[in-house]
Amino acid sequence: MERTLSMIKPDGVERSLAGEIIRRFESAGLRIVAMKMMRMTKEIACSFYTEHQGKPFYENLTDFMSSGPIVAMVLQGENAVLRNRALMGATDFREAAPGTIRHDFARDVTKNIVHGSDSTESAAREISFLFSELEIHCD
Ligand code: DAT
Ligand code: MG
Repeated sequence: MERTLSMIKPDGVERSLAGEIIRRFESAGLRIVAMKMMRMTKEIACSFYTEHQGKPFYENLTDFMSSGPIVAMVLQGENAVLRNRALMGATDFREAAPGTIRHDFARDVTKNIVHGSDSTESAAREISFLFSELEIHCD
């Protein structure tokens, strides 16, 4: 069964949207097989988003991601990567379809409420970056 990494970003936690976002995942049939609240250091955020190093938004993004606690989750289900991306909506909230998390809640391109892995390869890297095998609970 496919797995993907989801994070409720610091703005989502700060705005008390965790419950609503988790409800959407569960309602869509994505199972939570790991979950924890944590705060990334700047260094951890830079390493997590290393693919974006050098881009104009990298500093702002990694400052933001280390600015407060996040909720990290491993979601499991058929096509979990793509289904999570569909629930999230486009990176830019202005292009996100109505009913998606980013359309409904984001008001800023960087502070866009949620993260989701963009491929099964990214998912494998990101899950092992944030979780140990002992923290992942298979059905
Ligand atoms: P996604 O989070 O949809 O996978 P991404 O991997 O391209 O998007 O970028 C990571 C994050 O960086 C994204 O969630 C918000 C921020 N970001 C991306 N493009 C941006 C831009 N043009 N301006 C400001 N922030 C941006
Ligand atoms: Mg991405």
